[in-house]
Amino acid sequence: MSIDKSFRLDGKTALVTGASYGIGFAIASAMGQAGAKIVFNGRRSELVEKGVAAYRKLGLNAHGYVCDVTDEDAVRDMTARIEREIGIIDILVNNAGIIKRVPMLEMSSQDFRQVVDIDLSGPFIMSKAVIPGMIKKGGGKIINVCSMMSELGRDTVSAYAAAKGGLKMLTRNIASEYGQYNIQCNGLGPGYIATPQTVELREGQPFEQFILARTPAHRWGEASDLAGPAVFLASHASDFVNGHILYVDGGLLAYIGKQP
Ligand code: NAP
Ligand code: GCO
Repeated sequence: MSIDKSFRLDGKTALVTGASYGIGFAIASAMGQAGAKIVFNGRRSELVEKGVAAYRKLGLNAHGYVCDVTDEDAVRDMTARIEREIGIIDILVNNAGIIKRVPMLEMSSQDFRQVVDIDLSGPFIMSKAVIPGMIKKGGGKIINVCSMMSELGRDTVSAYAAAKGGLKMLTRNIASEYGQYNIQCNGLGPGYIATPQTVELREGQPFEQFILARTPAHRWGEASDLAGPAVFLASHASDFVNGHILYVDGGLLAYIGKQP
């Protein structure tokens, strides 16, 4: 296969969870531009509809579904509907996620459970629904959107770090258990990216400068920075990459920080 063709996704169906906007939208758009049929979901129908229109503005005919990734019956029904209406899912991107920034001692166990449910149980539920079709089809790609918090902790993000640390190990376990079926499962670990999820950390906040100082690239990432790495992990170019977390962080994890 030519090197150019190995990065193409023509003939593939890609499902990106939580892709009405943000990182998921950027990943799904890139996969669409690489030739994949785009399918995505979200919890809010008005945002899913807005997402479909936004993809169309990019010349992409994306299929949007309203589905909460923590609702196992809804996920099963959505997966069956996609397989009937569009085809077997070749690429699954577990992108949907939330964060709650609360000091651990002040965090309710309900809030803790909600973050872990969406950020960790969601990818488990989605992968369980999609893998049987991938096995039937002879292989597939699963990409779990991890985080700096898959490796690092910081104040107020205990639930999120626990979930994203768990997602790193779920990634490695899916790779271990289903690699024999030509399924590659890898993680994508974005650094600090300018999306709605981080808006309260930016816009003149001291944290914005803190991250700039901690990042060798000396900038916040853009959702578009995830596009190329995601297409790589979804393509034949990464067929022998399995159980790997690809960090896209401008060098943050490699850097101890400048001596004051
Ligand atoms: P975002 O702007 O808040 O978008 C999150 C997306 O997930 C939205 O489309 C949201 O749609 C969807 N979602 C949330 N809960 C859902 C559920 N239960 N079922 C289905 N969809 C759900 O966040 P983002 O910055 O794009 O982040 C996307 C992913 O990257 C997340 O997993 C996040 O943890 C991770 N990440 C972000 C950064 C960053 O700096 N931004 C860095 C590393 C990793 P609805 O609310 O409409 O359902
Ligand atoms: C935070 C941020 C981070 C980023 C991302 C970093 O509060 O520290 O939200 O968690 O979202 O996960 O990779």
